[in-house]
Amino acid sequence: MRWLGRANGLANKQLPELWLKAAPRDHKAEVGKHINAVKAHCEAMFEQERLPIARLETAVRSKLIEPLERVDITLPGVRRAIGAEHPVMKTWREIVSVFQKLGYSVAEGPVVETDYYNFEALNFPPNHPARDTQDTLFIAGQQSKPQRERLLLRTHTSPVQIRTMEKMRPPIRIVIPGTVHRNDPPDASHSPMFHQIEGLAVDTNITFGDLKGTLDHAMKALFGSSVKTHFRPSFFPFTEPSAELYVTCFICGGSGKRGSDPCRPCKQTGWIEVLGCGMVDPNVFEFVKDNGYDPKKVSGFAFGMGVDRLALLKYGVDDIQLFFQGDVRFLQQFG
Ligand code: 2NL
Repeated sequence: MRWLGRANGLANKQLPELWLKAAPRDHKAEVGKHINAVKAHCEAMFEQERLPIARLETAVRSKLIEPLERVDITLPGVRRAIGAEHPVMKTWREIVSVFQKLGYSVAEGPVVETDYYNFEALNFPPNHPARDTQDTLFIAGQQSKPQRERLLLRTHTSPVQIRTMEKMRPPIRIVIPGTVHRNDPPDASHSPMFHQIEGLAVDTNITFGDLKGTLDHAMKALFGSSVKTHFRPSFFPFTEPSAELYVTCFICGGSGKRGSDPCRPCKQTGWIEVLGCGMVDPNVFEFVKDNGYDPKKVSGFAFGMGVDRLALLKYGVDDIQLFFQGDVRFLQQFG
């Protein structure tokens, strides 16, 4: 019987088991008293052979539940820890948002890639020594496949740009944030997993001037309107010409000094390297030519930056490992 059954009845078994056991020690006597009152009430009803369930439930409420539901407003509350956004993710979001405001879309793609998308379509020919600079982590057991199908952990987010060009015809403007991996031993400035944001703009008549104007604007939006930008020739397999972008050091303001000490982040030069960029190499367009990217008709610029490195600079952190150790004493400082 639901209320008075010996084996599993509410008053005889469940109330004592659930409520009495759960009650704090100094309340057990009081809870026990209420349970006995309910039991007595049930038995009285039973003896009168009237079993109006609705009334029994009202009795349980008023004798057992309501007295316990009274809240002691003098007790201290439960403290809930408030989380903080991770500095790398905050930097990620800020960079993406600067480009979204310029009309760029966000694309993401797989971390495990094929040799074709990570290297071949980006103008790293098979067995070319430029591949060695990427310190690639390969997935084991792929030797039986043709080289272009072999799997690896992407070393940059550029494969997503190729994948996007295969799907969307020009004009396009995209940014691609994501995690990338390289076989680098961890130290203060290296981590085998890190984050990159790459950008790509392709249209008819995109020029190096467009690249300079876009990135100069983005750096002012990210580091403050007083920073100046400086482009220095460089090399990447997938861009020609290529450049490194420097901004005036936002630690020392370009002076190279902090008081009488040398400024460490810019090594006293007054300039900090923030990203690599260039005009998309026509050889890259050849791989997606059939989707409207004929290098004779379109041109584009591309750029890539390390999110973690920029977060280190932005927050004056001197060891990238701190970003990935999950020590709350470090992370709390960004709350
Ligand atoms: C760096 C340099 C760069 C790109 C990435 C790119 C992608 C395609 C075509 C052409 Cl599909 N270029 N990406 C271009 C120049 C530089 O990254 O130092 N990143 C941390």
